[in-house]
Amino acid sequence: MPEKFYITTPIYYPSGNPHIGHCYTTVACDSIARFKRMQGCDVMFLTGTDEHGLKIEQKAAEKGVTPKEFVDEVVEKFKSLWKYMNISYDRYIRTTDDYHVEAVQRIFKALYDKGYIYKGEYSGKYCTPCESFWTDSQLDENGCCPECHRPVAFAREEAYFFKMSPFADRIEKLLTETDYLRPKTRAAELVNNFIKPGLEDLCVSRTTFKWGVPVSFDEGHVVYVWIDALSNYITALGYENDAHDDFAKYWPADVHMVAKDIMRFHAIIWPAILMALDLPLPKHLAVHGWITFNGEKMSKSLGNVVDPFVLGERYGCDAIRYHILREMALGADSSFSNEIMINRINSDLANGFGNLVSRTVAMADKYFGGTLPTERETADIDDDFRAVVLGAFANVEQAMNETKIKQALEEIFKAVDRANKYIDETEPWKLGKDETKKPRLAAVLYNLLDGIRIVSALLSPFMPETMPKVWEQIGASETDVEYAKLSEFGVLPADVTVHKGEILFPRIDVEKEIEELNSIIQKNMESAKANLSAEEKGEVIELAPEITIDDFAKVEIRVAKVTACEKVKKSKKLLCLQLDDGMGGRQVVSGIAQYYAPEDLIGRKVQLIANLKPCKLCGVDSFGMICAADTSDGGCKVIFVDDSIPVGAKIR
Ligand code: ME8
Repeated sequence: MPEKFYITTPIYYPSGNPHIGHCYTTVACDSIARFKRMQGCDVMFLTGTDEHGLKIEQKAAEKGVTPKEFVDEVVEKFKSLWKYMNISYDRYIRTTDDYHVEAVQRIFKALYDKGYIYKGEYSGKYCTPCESFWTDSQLDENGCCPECHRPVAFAREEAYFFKMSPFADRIEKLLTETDYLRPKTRAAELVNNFIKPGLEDLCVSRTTFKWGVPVSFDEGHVVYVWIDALSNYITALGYENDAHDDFAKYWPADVHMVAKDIMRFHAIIWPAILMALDLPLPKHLAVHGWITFNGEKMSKSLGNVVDPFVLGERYGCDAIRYHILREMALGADSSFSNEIMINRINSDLANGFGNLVSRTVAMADKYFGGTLPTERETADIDDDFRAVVLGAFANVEQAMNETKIKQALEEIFKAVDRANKYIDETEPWKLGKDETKKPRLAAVLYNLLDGIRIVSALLSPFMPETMPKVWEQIGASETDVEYAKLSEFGVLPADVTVHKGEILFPRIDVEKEIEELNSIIQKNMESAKANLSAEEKGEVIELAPEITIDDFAKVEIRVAKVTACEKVKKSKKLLCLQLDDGMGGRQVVSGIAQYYAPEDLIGRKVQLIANLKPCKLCGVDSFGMICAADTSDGGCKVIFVDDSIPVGAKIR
């Protein structure tokens, strides 16, 4: 029976387009899954999307669609990116899948029946716009909401709680005395910040929004999104449902991989839930840092996204996979920069590995017409070369067992560098000129081809698209690159035939590329910013002083239809509109000429401030004003009125 191996990514929030940050975890897990498959394991690789919660409900409302319609669209973007990046997941879970929803309800009920979940009351300072409770210590320096900085009020809400304290000791031991957390250096921060001060019971239901898994035995409550989300790792295998049947086979997980922002949920809350359910704990939690851009975490709301599709189109998705995996050490952040990426692709892939393959194949072609003769002459230096390649194999295996991907790649490239050095040392171009040295030349080229076989097989989990092309070029069959054959030389047929092929990684013109990429990123950032609300951009909206309803009643806003419109001569900014206002008509001058052509407005219905004192603008009389809103790019948009509302109708 092959050894089983179960690996998971976090399930991502489908609240916006996936970016390079999401790619990192997914590509890292994909590489590990592929490596384990190559080793002969029976692998289950799970990814998916975490689709419930207030934020999704709000985003959908902003777009005027249902939450399900909203997530359906974004989930497709995630799936198409994973396809593009060659992600070989075995299963994709959506938390809106019926089987998951029902299983979460059963899990919640089981925890309730066991007495770990109880009904209580949540009280504290409540921020209505954010729909969040805060403790006094979390409030900002003015005693306001730490997120939106608006005033909070005391409120109570009925809610369910999960008892955390019974598990504190076991969790502390798990973090400090076992190999669960990787890197283990992070255990102290968790223990000191969360366990030592006393694990607080966790509020695990909400009544303030609907878009979640309903608590089956108490209408109006939905399950806290993290209980819903974390459960995915077991429901996807068939725990408490009939949709799948692999729980007994794959659980416990061998590796959950996440970034540091959600380490606490996976290091404390998830083990507590599993302990309460009497289930075995996952073997490892691998925590990586963030991909940052200009020092900030790369995320959609910061507007600093780098589009993986754009990068993949330019350099090929294997180069992108390689770059992000090569830069990030477990536990530490890695800063994304176009310059580092391009230099890395040029040095490691174009000059290092690509050049090794193309030089070797070209020489076999040039000196032997593609097929090596079997007469060989060996030399001591061959042993050293072979020892370095085989040593790399052993080190890669070790690093991958410890989920140290960057280290595994470094080991492989030590072998690539050694191979290039072997070419310099043996000088095959000199051997090729002398007929009597052909047996030596054949030995050198064979060693190189067989070394490339090992190195390329080791690289294949990380760059799955390119390596089969290498095997084609060096004349390796599928069985030649099997894992069991990577710990030995002499596997390629003695009379191997090479096939010259395309350049694997073309060299990139650094300066030209950086200029082009910077301008793409600049545009991405601008458009991402333009699409964010003021709140998402972190802007605080300063309201004008309060007015009473009587003050407001003084403003007469009426629906009017634009019947004619022209530019005001001598002004770049002004348009002169003729309006049917249901009161005999009137003329209004408006500063919107930069944003609208006259024909854009004719026939449209607008909101007219009808009792504004008349004035002259650029010498033209204006009797009122039409309403418009500022846009985030500094422009402005007229607030048009639905055509079914009659001219003259009062707006209140
Ligand atoms: O937290 N650098 O989903 P999420 C590296 N739904 N990794 C990054 C990253 C960056 N800049 N940005 C995102 C959630 N990630 C929850 C998870 S799991 C039961 C529920 C990766 O869409 C990283 O793996 O915010 C991080 O842990 C994950 O995306 C969070 O994705």
